[in-house]
Amino acid sequence: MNNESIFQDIINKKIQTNIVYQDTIITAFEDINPKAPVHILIVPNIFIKSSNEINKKNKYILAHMFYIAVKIAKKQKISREGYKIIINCNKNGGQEINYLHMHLLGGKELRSLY
Ligand code: D5M
Repeated sequence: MNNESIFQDIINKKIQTNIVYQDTIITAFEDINPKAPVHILIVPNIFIKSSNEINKKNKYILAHMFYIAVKIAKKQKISREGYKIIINCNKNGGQEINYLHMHLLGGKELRSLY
């Protein structure tokens, strides 16, 4: 399914969303279907389809996504109790939107998958 344009439209502010953080590399916004009191998506501003497309050239973006996710967790006051960071990849990983994104979830106890 070609649904990556949803996140492109959010980054370019063509779709109304609550953007909590944006810089020249990434954008972070509230998930439309939150699975926890805090559920933020963090995406690269340039299109990367999934974690399979991470390479030598773009890997710095992932480090930045992680760094900002932790900063947002602290700002949203969920870091002491803890949170979950998830990246889904393709069908078996449960990726619905074909645009690399990191989920930051917290504000309640979230069970481990394993
Ligand atoms: O997660 C895709 C996530 O994207 C899912 O949690 C809903 C979210 N989503 C979809 N459309 C929007 C809009 N318009 N705003 C905010 N959030 C959105 P996945 O890992 O692909 O299963």
